[in-house]
Amino acid sequence: MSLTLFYGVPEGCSFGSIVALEWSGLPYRLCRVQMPEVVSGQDYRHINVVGETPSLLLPDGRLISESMAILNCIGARSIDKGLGFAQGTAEFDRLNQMLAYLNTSFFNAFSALWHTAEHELEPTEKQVLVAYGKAKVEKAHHMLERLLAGRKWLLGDGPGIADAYFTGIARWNEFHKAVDIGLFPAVNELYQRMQQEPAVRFAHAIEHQEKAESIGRFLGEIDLDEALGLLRRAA
Ligand SMILES: N[C@@H](CCC(=O)N[C@@H](CS)C(=O)NCC(=O)O)C(=O)O
Repeated sequence: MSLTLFYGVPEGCSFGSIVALEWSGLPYRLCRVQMPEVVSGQDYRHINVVGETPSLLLPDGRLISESMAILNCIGARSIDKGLGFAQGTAEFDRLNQMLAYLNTSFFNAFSALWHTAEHELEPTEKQVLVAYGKAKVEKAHHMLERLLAGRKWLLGDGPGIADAYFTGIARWNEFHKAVDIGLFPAVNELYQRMQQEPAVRFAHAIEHQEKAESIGRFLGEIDLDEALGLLRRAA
């Protein structure tokens, strides 16, 4: 059995995990999970008890959730590709640091803005939350600009797992029109550079259900029923 990634749409943070799988050269399938309907349903609870995407089903039937765990799991299986690193090395520590920053400060900076977009709010309540949310996103961009100082990529000399995860979250700024990314040259250049990556184009095409050309070992999509069947058989 190959790996199966359960990815959330629209605009999910699973995006980086799709890109990482493409780069890994590992055989994998994808299972599309519509948010908020399917992700919060009873069936998907068999995959992810807290009702979130992404989740990764491993060939031995184990399920992993949480982006950091999933990205590190893909990295650990792709050390020969320079995607992951052995624990204890400087590269592993930097990758973990960047993923932790992105998964906490950067990701959470968008929480208030998502709340305003997904809930009916009183005008003053909304105004306060939008102002707070934009300030959080601005601060997170300032921090990232400093973390990127003198670097083209978050880690090393080429695109990697942290850049992939960054790309899936950074696009939320376009949706919320929170900050002018042009004011953060290093962040902006990284974001623009990543758009040229074939694996990033692939992940966009998958999300939008357009013709997607894999540069990796993508084996196709399966639906949730089929994935639950695989899980039962692996048990
Ligand atoms: N800490 C989790 C957060 C996952 C998360 O919040 N996923 C969102 C999509 S980006 C989700 O599934 N939300 C459920 C919903 O929208 O109902 C991770 O890093 O994987």
